[in-house]
Amino acid sequence: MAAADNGLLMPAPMCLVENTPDGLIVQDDTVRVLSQIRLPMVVVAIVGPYRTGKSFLLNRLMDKRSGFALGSTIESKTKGIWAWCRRHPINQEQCLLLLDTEGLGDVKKGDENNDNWIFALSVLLSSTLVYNCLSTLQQDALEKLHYVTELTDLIKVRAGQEFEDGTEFVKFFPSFVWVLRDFTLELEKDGKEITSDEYLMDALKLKRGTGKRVNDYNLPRECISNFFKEKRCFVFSRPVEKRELLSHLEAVPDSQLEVEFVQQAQHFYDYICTSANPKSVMGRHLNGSMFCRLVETYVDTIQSGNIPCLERAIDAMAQIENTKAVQAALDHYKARMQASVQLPTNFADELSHIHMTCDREAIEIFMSMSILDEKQESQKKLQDYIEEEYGRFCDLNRRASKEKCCHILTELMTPLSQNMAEGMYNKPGGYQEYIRDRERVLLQYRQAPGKGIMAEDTLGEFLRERNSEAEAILASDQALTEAERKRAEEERTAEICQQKALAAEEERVRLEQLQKDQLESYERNLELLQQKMLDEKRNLIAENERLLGQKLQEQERAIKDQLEKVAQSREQEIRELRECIERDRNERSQIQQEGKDGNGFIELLKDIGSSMYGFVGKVGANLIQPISEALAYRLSKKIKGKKPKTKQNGLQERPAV
Ligand SMILES: Nc1nc2c(ncn2[C@@H]2O[C@H](COP(=O)(O)OP(=O)(O)OP(=O)(O)O)[C@@H](O)[C@H]2O)c(=O)[nH]1
Ligand SMILES: [Mg+2]
Repeated sequence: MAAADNGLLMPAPMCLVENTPDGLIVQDDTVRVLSQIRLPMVVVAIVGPYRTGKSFLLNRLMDKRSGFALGSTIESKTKGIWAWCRRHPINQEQCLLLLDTEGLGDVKKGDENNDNWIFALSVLLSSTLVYNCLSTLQQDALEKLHYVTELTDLIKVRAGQEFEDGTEFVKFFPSFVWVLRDFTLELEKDGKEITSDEYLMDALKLKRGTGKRVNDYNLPRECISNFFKEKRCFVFSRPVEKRELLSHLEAVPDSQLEVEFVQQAQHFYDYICTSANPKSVMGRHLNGSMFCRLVETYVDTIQSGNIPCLERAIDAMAQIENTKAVQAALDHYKARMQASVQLPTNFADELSHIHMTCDREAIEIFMSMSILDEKQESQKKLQDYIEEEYGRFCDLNRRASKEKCCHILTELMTPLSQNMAEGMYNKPGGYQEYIRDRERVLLQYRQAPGKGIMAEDTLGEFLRERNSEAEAILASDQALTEAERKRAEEERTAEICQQKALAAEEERVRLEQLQKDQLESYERNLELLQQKMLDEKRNLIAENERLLGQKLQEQERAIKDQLEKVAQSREQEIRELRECIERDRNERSQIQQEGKDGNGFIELLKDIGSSMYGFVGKVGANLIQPISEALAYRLSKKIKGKKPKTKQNGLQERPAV
C-alpha cells in the first residue's frame, strides 16, 4: 500500500445519502463539498451483505487504515451511502470517489425494499460496482445477488416506457467486480489452475434445460452477464489468522496481516487504479457537480415513489449543468473584459481584440462545463448574452470617447471662447483671425492622443454647433468684399460636409468591425464545438471497444461450452458493436479532415444524428441530430462567406445554435 496522505479531496468520509425511517435523504453538506470537485470522477461503489469487510477494503483504496467506520460487533455499521474522495493515485487529472454502502440482507431492518434501492443507486452512480461477499458456496453467493434481477423493476432507461427489459442497461451500467473474502478454496478446475476471472465465468455459466429451478439458477447469471460491461473477480484470503485481531483490523499494520492477503489487496488496488474508468454519460466524463445532480434526481424520484429513469435524470442534470456553464462563462467574460479594457480605446479593433480573447475563454469554459447541450440552446444563449454584453462595452466605449473628445475640444477652445467673450473678433479682419485661431484648435485636436472611436463624429457635431458663431463674426466683418464673404461661407459648408463624410467613414469602420466580430465569434463556437464532438466520440469509441473485447471473450467461452443460443446472441451484439466503432472512426476522421474545406463536413454533420442511433440509441440520436443540423447550417454560412445579420433582424433567423 503506497503511503500517500496528500491527495485527499475530502478529509474524511461524509454521508451522501442518509437512510432514515422516512426514506432516503441526500445530505446537502456532502453535495456542497463534492460539487466543488471539477475533475472527472472514477466512482467505485461497494455493495454486498452486511459485516463482510466492505468498509475495511475501501479504506485501503484510500491508502488509509481508518476512515469509513468499521464495526466490530455483529450489528451492521454503515448506514445509507457514504462518500470519500481523493485525487486519483495514478492519473492526477482525475479523482477517485469511493461509495461505501449499507450492508445488504440485515433482517433486523425489516424492509427489503430498502436494500433494493441501495443496490440500484450504487449501480446507477458508480463506474465500477464492487460486489463484496464472504466466500461460501458459489451458488449461495450468487443467489444472494438476487438484487440484480430486480433492477428492471427499479430502473428505467427511457421516459414513458412501460416495461423495462434491461437490454440497454449495458450502455449505462458500470463494470462489475466480484470480491470474495475469506476465500479458502483452491482456484482450479478439472485439476487445472484457473484465474479468479475464470472462476467467475465458471460461476456465471448457465444451466441447460427449462423449468423454475433452472430459470431461478440462470436468471441472476444472465442479468450479470448482460447488464454489466466488464466482469472481474478478486479473491481474498483471511487478513489475519488470530480471531481476536479480526475485530480490530484497522489497528493492525500491514506487516502483521497475512502476506497473501496484502498481496491480493495490492492486486485489487492496482486493478482499480489502472482499469476503473471515470463515470461517463454519452461519452462525457462526470465531475463532482454533475455527479451530485444525478444523486439528487435519483433520490428525489425514489422518494416520490417513482422509478428512476436514466434519460430523465441525464436530461435534468444536463439542464442544470448547462445553465451553470452559461453563467460561469458569462461571468468570466464580464470580469475579463472589465479588467482588460481601458475606455475609450484608440481604435474599434482594439476593443474587438480583447473581446475575441475573452469570448474564446468564455466558450472554452462553457464547453468544458456543458453536457449534452440539446439543440445547442445553452450555447446559443451564451452567444446572445456575450453579444449583448459586448454591445454594452461598445456603447460605453463610444460614450467614453465622446466625453473625452468634448473635454479636449472645450479645453482647446478656451482661449478662443475668451477672445469671443471679449469681442476680439468684432473688427475688420476679425473673421480671418477667428478662422486662423479655430484652425489651430482643430489641428491641436487632431493631434491629441486617446480620443477614441468618436473623434470625427464629435468634431462634426462641434463644427455644426459653432457654425452660427462663425456666421455672426463673418457678418460683422466690414473688411470683406461680397465675393470673399461668399467664398468663406462655401468653405465652411464644405468643411462641415467633409467632416460629415469622415464621421460616416468612422461609423462604417465601427459597424464593419462589429459584423466581423459576430462572424468570428460564430466560427470560434463552431471550432470548439467540433473539438468537443471529437473528444466525446473518442470516449464513446473507447467505451464500445472495451465492450466489444468483453463480448468477444464471452462469445468464445460460450462457443467452448457449446451454448449455441448465447453464442449467437453475442455474435449479433459483436457485429453491431463493430459496425458502430467503424462508423465512429470514419466520422471522427471525416470531422478532422473535412472540417477545414467544409462541404463534406456539412454532409457529415447532417448524418451524425441518424448514424449515432446505432450505439447511443434514441436519446443520443435526438440529442445529436439538431446539433449537427445547426452546425451544418453555420458552417455552410461560413463557407459561402455570408455575413450574419445584425442583431435586430439576424438573431431570430438563426437556427438553434
Ligand atoms: N473475516 C474477515 N473479517 C474482516 C475482513 N475485513 C474486515 N473484517 C472485519 O469484519 C468486521 C466488519 O468490517 P467492516 O469493514 O465494517 O464490514 P462492512 O461490510 O463494512 O459492514 P457493514 O457496514 O455493517 O455492512 C470488522 O471487525 C473488520 O475488522 C475480512 O476480510 N475477513
Ligand atoms: Mg461498512
